[in-house]
Order: sequence, then C-alpha cells, then structure tokens
Amino acid sequence: MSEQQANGERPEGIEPYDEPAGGWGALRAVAAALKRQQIVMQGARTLLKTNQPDGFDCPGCAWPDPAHTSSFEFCENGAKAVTWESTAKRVAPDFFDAHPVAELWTRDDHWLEDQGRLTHPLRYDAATDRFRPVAWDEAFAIIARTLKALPDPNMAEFYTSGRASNEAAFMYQLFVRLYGTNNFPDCSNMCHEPTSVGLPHAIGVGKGTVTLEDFDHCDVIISIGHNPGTNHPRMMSTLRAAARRGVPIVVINPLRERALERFEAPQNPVEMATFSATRIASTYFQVRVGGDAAVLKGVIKALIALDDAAVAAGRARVLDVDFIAAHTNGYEALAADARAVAWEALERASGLPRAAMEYVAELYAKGRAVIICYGMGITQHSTGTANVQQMANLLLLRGNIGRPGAGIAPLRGHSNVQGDRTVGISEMPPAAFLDKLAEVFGFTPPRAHGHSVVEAIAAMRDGRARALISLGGNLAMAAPDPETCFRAIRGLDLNVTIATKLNRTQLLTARETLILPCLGRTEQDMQAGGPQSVTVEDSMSMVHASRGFLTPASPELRSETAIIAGIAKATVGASVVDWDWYVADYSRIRDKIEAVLPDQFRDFNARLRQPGGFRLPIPAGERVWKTPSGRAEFHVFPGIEEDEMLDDPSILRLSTLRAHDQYNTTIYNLDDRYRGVFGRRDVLLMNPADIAAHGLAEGAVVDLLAAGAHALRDDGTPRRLCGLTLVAYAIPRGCCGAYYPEAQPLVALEHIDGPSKTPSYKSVPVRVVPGGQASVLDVEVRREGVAGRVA
Ligand SMILES: Nc1nc2c(c(=O)[nH]1)N[C@H]1C(S)=C(S)[C@@H](COP(=O)(O)OP(=O)(O)OC[C@H]3O[C@@H](n4cnc5c(=O)[nH]c(N)nc54)[C@H](O)[C@@H]3O)O[C@H]1N2
Ligand SMILES: Nc1nc2c(c(=O)[nH]1)N[C@H]1C(S)=C(S)[C@@H](COP(=O)(O)OP(=O)(O)OC[C@H]3O[C@@H](n4cnc5c(=O)[nH]c(N)nc54)[C@H](O)[C@@H]3O)O[C@H]1N2
Ligand SMILES: [Mo]
Repeated sequence: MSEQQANGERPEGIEPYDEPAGGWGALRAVAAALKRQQIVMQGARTLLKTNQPDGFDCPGCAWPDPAHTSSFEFCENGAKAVTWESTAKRVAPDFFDAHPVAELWTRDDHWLEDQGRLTHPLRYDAATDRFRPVAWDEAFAIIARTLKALPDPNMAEFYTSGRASNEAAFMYQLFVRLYGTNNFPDCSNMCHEPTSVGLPHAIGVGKGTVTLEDFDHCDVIISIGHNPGTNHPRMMSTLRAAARRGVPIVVINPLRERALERFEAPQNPVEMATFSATRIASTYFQVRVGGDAAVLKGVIKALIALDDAAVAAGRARVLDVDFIAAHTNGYEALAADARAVAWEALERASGLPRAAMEYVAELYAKGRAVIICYGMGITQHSTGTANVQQMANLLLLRGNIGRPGAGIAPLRGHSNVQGDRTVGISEMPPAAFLDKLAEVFGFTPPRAHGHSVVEAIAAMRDGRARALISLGGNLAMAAPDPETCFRAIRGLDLNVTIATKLNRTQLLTARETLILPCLGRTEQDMQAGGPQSVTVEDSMSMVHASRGFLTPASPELRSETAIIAGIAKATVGASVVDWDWYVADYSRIRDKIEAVLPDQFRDFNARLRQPGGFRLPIPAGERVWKTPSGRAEFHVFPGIEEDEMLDDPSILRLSTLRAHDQYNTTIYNLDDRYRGVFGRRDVLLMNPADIAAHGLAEGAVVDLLAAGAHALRDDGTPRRLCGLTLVAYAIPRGCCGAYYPEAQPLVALEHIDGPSKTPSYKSVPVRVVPGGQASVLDVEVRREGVAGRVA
C-alpha cells in the first residue's frame, strides 16, 4: 500500500464529483475553453451561430437539433468543438523551424493539436527533418505522380473521417472510383459498422428508424452503452423532457455515468437558480462489460415466458402476434432458442441477476411505444453485429418499429458520418449505386469490394498498399495496434492528410508526406460562384445545410471539396469530370448527388431551403422491409460467446472510454469531470474488490498485458500498456476501464466483430500486474500464442 493510501487519500487528481451533469459546471467549462483558445469575443459570437438556420452545423456530434429551425441550444461539448476549431492559435511555417518531426513525435496528442490551426500546405523534407511549405499545385502534382506510379489502383487507401460534408465526400468517392478502387476505409468501420451491417439484414435499412418527435411519444426508453452527457449532450434535453413526462428510462451500462443519473439543464432558469436537477434513469443496471448480448437474450427470454404464461392463462398476448405474423420471419427459431438457454449462463455472462432481466421485460411489455438507443458500448465488441440484431429482435417482438414513438436509435458519432456513407463512401458499394454513378458520369467504376480500416492497415503492413490519403481524422491513433499502424504508414510511398490541425498520423513520414490544410465548418467557404454552403445528415437522417461565416484561419486554406478536386484533376484529369466547375458552385455537386441517388435526394437543392432541411426515406419506419424476403428478420444469437474472460479470474475485460474533455483522438484537456478524474488520463478504473483480489491498492501503479488469443504481437512480443494508476471505481467485477486512445496498444488488429470487422475496443482481455513487472509476465503471455492475422 502506498503512503498516500495509508493516509486514506485518493490518488492525485481523483476527486468525486457530486454535482449533476450540465448545470453551472458546464457553463464554467465553456468559459474556460474560450479563454484557453484565446477567442473570448469572436468565440462567443461563433457559438451563437452554431446550429442556426443560416449558420454552420456543429462539428461535434450527430444528434439532430430542433434548433436548426429556432433557438440556440446550449451544449458544453459542442462549444468545445467549436472553440477548438476557431482558436486564435496558428501553426505557421516558422513553427517548424523550431520543431523538427523527431521532436514533435515526443509531444503528446493534446499538445500537437493545441498548437493551433494549420495555415499552409506542407511537405516533409527528410534532409532537415522538417515540414516545409509547398505550393498547392506542386502538392497535387506529387500526389498524382505517386498514385499514377502504383502498379494497381487497389494499392492506395482513401480514408474518410466523418466530419467531411456530403459534397466533399461525394467528390472524393467519384475521384477515387475514377482512379479505380473501392478502398474506402472509413471511421465508421471503427464505430457504427455493426449497425450498418446488422440492421439491413434485420429491418432492411442500416440506419435508425426514429425521429426526434418520436421521443415525445414514447412511453419507455432503453438506453444501452452510450454516454450522452459527454458525447451527445444535446440529447440530454430530450431525455430530460421524457423523464419529466414520467417515461421510465432503463440504462444498461457498466459505469454509472452522471448525466444518465441526473442532469441540470443549463437553459432552465429554475434548475440553475435552485441547484436542482432532473433524475434521468429510472433504473440503472451495471452490466458486465461485453455482457449486453446476454442481457438482451435474457430480456427476450423473459418476454417470451410472459407471453407463454399469458397463453396458458388465456390472457391477452404479450407479443404483437399480428405484427409478427404479417411482417416478420424467424420467430419460431428465436423463441425456441430463448426458451432453451439457461438462466445461469445469461446471469454469468451479463453479471446481472435473472430478476433484472425479468424486470426489463415486464417494463418493456407494458410500454406501448418503446425506443432503444445505443452507442459504442454495443457496437465495439466481437458480438457487435449480434448485439445490434438482438435489439432489433426485442423491438420487433412487440411491433416497436414503424409506429409513432417507437424504434431503434443508434447514436452516430461524427457529425456527418452517416451522410458520408449515404453519398458513397463505402468499401462495399451497392451495385445499384455503382450503376447509377456509371450512368450519370459515363465511366466504369470498379466493382470489387475494397478495404475497411483493419483491412487497409493489414494491406499497408504487408506492402499490398503503398499510399494513404486521409480526408480528415487521425487514423494512426484511432485504429488498433498503433505500432503496426505506425510501421505500416512509415513504409508507404505516400502519406497525405487533409486536416485542420496537427496530429500524429501526419508525423508518420513516408517517402512523400504532405499535409493539406483545409477550412473548418465554422469558416466562410468562398468559391468562384460566391460563398458556399455544404450539407450534412444527422443520426435521424435529416439533411440540412451548413454555412460557416468566420474569416478562414489563413488565406492559404482551401475547402475539402477544392482540395479533392485539385488532387483529382492532377491524377485523373478533367475529361470525365470538370472538377473546377463543380467547385465553383456546390449546388452543382448536389444536383449530381440527386441524379445518382434520386429516391433519397429528390429536389435536393430546393428542399434544402425548407427550414430544418428534409429527412431521407427510412422504409422500415413505414414498415416496408427492404430485405431479400421483404420481411423483417429475427436473428438467433447462437450462444453466449466462448469466453476465456469468464473462465479465468485473472483476466479482466477492458473497455476503452472517452473522457468528457476529448473528441476522439482530440484531447481538449486532461479532465473527465463527471467521473471525478482531473488533470490526468493515465488511470485504470477497477472494482475495489478486484483491486483487493489482485493484492493491490488504489493509487498503485500497474501495467496491463493483453491476454487471450491476441496477447502477442506479430513479432512475438506482448501487447502492453505500462504505468497506469489504479482508481477504485463503481464498475462491475471482472471489468476495467481506461481511456482511448492511450489504451490502443492493447487492442489487436485481429480482435474484431466478424460481420462488420469493427475492432472490439470495448472488450479487450487484459491482465493487471504491479508496475514494472510486465516483462516478468511476458513469458506467461507468450505461452498463449499468436492467433490468426487479418488478411
Ligand atoms: N464530446 C464528444 N462527443 C463525441 C465524441 C467524443 O469523443 N467527444 N465522439 C463522437 C463519436 S465518433 C462517437 S462514435 C460517439 C461516441 O459516443 P458513445 O457511444 O457514448 O461512446 P463512448 O464514450 O466510447 O462509450 C459509451 C458508453 O459505453 C459504455 N460501455 C462501455 N463498455 C460497455 C459494454 O460492454 N456494454 C454497455 N452496455 N456499455 C458499455 C461506457 O461506460 C460509456 O458510457 O460520440 C460522438 N460525440
Ligand atoms: N480504443 C478505441 N479506439 C477507438 C474508439 C474507441 O471508443 N476506443 N472509437 C472509434 C470511433 S467511434 C471513431 S469514429 C474513430 C475516430 O477516428 P477519426 O475520425 O480518424 O479521428 P478524430 O480524432 O475524430 O480525428 C481528429 C483529426 O481530425 C482533423 N479534423 C478536425 N476537423 C476537421 C475538418 O473539419 N476537416 C478535416 N479534413 N479534418 C479535420 C484534425 O486534424 C484532428 O486531428 O476512432 C475509433 N477508435
Ligand atoms: Mo465514432
């Protein structure tokens, strides 16, 4: 026991936070963020333009907003996203005089982005180990030369992060397909891919079915594996309104997230003045990390048991048998499987008692209109796709899809990740989309499927891919297995990033390394045809315009669309597509999006002018099932996963988490206020009983070693993360939590959900050992051997 512990003190920076989420704490945090980015006056004006009818779409999350038609909705983390982008700090060319790449590499990720906005296109000069300004045309020529020199277009990878607008994404996919590949690794592959892959098989569409209005009509909400107080803060107004209407909100989450417990609305004068808050969750179940498949199966089992009992007693049915008969396939198999599974297995895997699952089933059965909302706690598991399909099963059993107040609500990540997919960023494009693209533009797009994120990294690792272009994002930090990723990118002929800020992916210098600085959402985008708007699609399939108004961070900046056009023109020429003509006026791009996707974007430019934009059709919302059978399909989850983590008490299941003050790999600062962690991120959250069982104490410094099938890296060394401080935390036994992206070295490229290939970032088997002892235990880990690799 450390001295600190003997004194009964918490480790440094660990202080329980007793306030509700939101409230004065949120207002204080925004004031501090504005100050840190040195933009007090302009910043305040910028915030007032967020999500306004004539303003820009918040670059934070993808939660829809009624505010696009009306008033300003306060959001702490939206404010941070905006101020981070509109910062007064700059990374100008002279910055690099003082900072060679070798030195930049030693800086942490917070520091790198905090240097400010990139101002000039940059090219890496190996002789001086520095980035130097390069003319735009020269940058485009270098990229074109390198891409054209590849023996096969499938040797280039074109990554997209979900901030790119529909217009930029559409031009990007057009260019890449003209160049000749479908290699579109996308941040979605690490995020909601289980939704995109799992839901089409179940309900015929890979998107959510609810609208914001449905939340006004639901009478039960089940919230699984998401943390809206941090990641979708504007959702808190919706949950608060539902809670105040008396709607029971059942939360299933291993961590007690403050905002899901109680929330003080910064816009509510009474709550603010009286320091009162609204209780959000009516019931909070702390599931074991990765136990969701078992919980959902348990709830389905209990629901079917209720229905069986009703039949036996001659009472009204619990299931919507008419809906099941008219609209679905596969009910019998699902019911048989649910009846057969043993409660003991479900209890063990979920960490919840049978009574908890029965409680949820009873509440669910009473609801006339139920919404299930979910996030990364569901998708980032080896059972991710199965988890999503089990939620669809549960909803279908009582006809809770395609009626008011009911449905499935995946909370998307990046503000336009859903839109990018809609307009063609897909490594597995539907044939109909390619047919239309061919017809509208008059060329033959490639048909073979391309690479997702883990496949792209494996291809770069193995030399099967030689070039990487990233439209936003920070792939090397967002992806699993940074060591492999770093080596893979360093070995390339070309590493190009289109970005607003400095990040680690850009420091992975290849034979040619270019950084192309772009406008952000908040900035005015002036083209030959005047100031331009772009469009985005939110989590509920609403498409609307976004227009920045700030003076760009530097006169050298170009829009993402213009940069893509520049690369395209230099690489594939302008004979098929007159790139400059499209860049002059983005409404021309929208006309082509409409031509390629006429069912979705009818009258695109005209409908954009209606307040709040328009909603893309979601057939399942109308009970039209675009599955091969024309019916919704139940999917049996075959069994509780074979799970080494359940059998070996020395293995814990690590979930990698976002702190309150970060946006993915962007670290605004080192606090995680609601979880009571301040000024540091090097912590491991662990159940006090597990800490004791390990013979450790809170405050001890520990190392983590990956366990199980992927414990070893390709070179036979163990995956490990050293020097975390233990924090006793209310997390179920057998689990632990650490921050993303720091915990990335523990995640194997091969540890993925099969159907979606999404990394299991939230189910990493680990062993916790006293600090400094990782190497002693290497031998033990080595015995577990190396599993198969991603090809
Ligand atoms: N401010 C801010 N906003 C963001 C982001 C950000 O980083 N910062 N990121 C954006 C992006 S790209 C995304 S995808 C979304 C992410 O938003 P979320 O989906 O909320 O993502 P996370 O914070 O990774 O984790 C969500 C929750 O899952 C819980 N959890 C962990 N493991 C499990 C499990 O096994 N089962 C269950 N049931 N729950 C589990 C965690 O306790 C946490 O509360 O937010 C978007 N919005
Ligand atoms: N262990 C673990 N890993 C994870 C996750 C996890 O929960 N755990 N979550 C996964 C998820 S859900 C996601 S979505 C991915 C995120 O992966 P990415 O989307 O690749 O990462 P971000 O951190 O969002 O990207 C940040 C960078 O985007 C650039 N940027 C910011 N704004 C703009 C802009 O307007 N235009 C352009 N061109 N660039 C811009 C900046 O240079 C910044 O450095 O990470 C995944 N990785
Ligand atoms: Mo995401």
